[in-house]
Amino acid sequence: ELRVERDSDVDNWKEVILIYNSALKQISTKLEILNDEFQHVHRYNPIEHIKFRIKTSESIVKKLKKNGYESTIENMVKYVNDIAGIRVICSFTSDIYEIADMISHQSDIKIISVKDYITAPKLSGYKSYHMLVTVPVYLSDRIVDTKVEIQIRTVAMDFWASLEHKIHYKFEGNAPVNIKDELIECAKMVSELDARMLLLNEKVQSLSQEDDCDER
Ligand code: 0O2
Repeated sequence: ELRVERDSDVDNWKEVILIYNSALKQISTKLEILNDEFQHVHRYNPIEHIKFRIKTSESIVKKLKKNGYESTIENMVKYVNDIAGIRVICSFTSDIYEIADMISHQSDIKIISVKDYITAPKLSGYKSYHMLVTVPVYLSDRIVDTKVEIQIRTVAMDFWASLEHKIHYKFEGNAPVNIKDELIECAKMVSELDARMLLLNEKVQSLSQEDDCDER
């Protein structure tokens, strides 16, 4: 359990969670605005949907233990980067970079690190684009730069990651080799599907542009 013993610790914990929740709200509003603007300019939505969550105290404690830290509120704020997590699901791989670019151009957001598991997938076959950012949360008496982990991926990558996550937990990380191999095979199919859908969409876009020109 997280060390929340005194009344002041409970207050502290509640305030920390309130801040992370506010950071999530800020980032999701920013993403909604970008999506609306994109729809207005390009007549197309790059974002399919957004999911967000605050990490459970059990998972926070597990992560701190794994990295050899005591389970205190200070350590969790300092060392657990994905307490506030937001997942942006889009249709095409090109959307991922477009969204990442739009986020990085927001002057109040600071990019702490980027992990591009699309260009360099994990050994498991996992593909996704991760950004660790901070966003300022304005409280009555101070501004708190708060960490949010943003994961951006396609619908197909998300489908794969959800099943892999379930399998990973079911076998506590030690899934039989044939299942792991099958997952790697599926990950290749996901990449192929994403590439083909992107090409298909580009073809359709260029055809409809030609139609627009013909009509004029
Ligand atoms: P959960 O249950 O999703 O919260 P760090 O977070 O920096 O301590 P790491 O491994 O350097 O650890 O971070 P990384 O690689 O950016 O991955 C963090 C998150 O990415 C994970 O969070 C998962 O959500 C996702 N992820 C990474 N690798 C895989 C994978 O192989 N399969 C799936 N399905 N998801 C993955 P958590 O905390 O591990 O889990």
